[in-house]
Amino acid sequence: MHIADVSKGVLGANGIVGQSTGLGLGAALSLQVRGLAHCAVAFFGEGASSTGIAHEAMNMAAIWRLPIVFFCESNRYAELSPYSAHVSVPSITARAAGYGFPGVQVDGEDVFEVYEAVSQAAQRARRGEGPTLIEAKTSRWHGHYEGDPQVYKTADERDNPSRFDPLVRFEREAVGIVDFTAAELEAIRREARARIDDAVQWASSLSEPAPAALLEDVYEG
Ligand SMILES: Cc1ncc(C[n+]2csc(CCOP(=O)(O)OP(=O)(O)O)c2C)c(N)n1
Ligand SMILES: [Mg+2]
Repeated sequence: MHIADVSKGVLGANGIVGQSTGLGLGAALSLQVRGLAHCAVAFFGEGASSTGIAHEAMNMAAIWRLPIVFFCESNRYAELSPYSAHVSVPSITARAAGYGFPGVQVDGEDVFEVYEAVSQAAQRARRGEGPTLIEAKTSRWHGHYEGDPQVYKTADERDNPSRFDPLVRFEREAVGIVDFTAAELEAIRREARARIDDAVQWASSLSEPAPAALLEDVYEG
């Protein structure tokens, strides 16, 4: 869950809901100060979108026209609470107007729609025109924790999670655009599985950090 690879520009996920907006803001400010025409993307949930830091980050990004895309994975639930219990507007995108930048809602399970919206937002950011908020409507496959009985979901949502699988949908739609043979599709699947297996094997082969490393990178004021 908490993956990071700074060499690829992935600054890391963390367990503090909403913090990605502040980290993304800092990354975007760094890009602007260094004069780099890149853009930062902060991923967060619709629950996180109501935290104080998300509002502060969006406001500051707007004032400084920072190159950042606020990407909200709006998956209907935050912990065990449905969207309507914790968000006051039908769409998170409405909030962007309060900061004076565009808010775009997309079907988060449609790869093409997401790609198009993020491309537009990234180009806008790189042109120095400031942030965009994207709300990708999607669904949450799993419970909040292992063993969560998910009684707060509809039976359909709970029992058929893969009905909402964007990869399955992408494959179906891509086959209509590019003339893949069954063998080519199977080769792509095999390659993907092999890369995942290699990554798991590599991670499993690493040794546990030494107890002395416990305080490494811990900031003491
Ligand atoms: C600051 C903070 N408050 C509360 C929590 C406990 N918590 C963990 S996940 C979560 C809900 C997050 O919901 P959402 O942003 O919609 O993300 P999702 O889990 O749906 O991807 C909460 C409240 C936390 N980790 N950090
Ligand atoms: Mg959520």
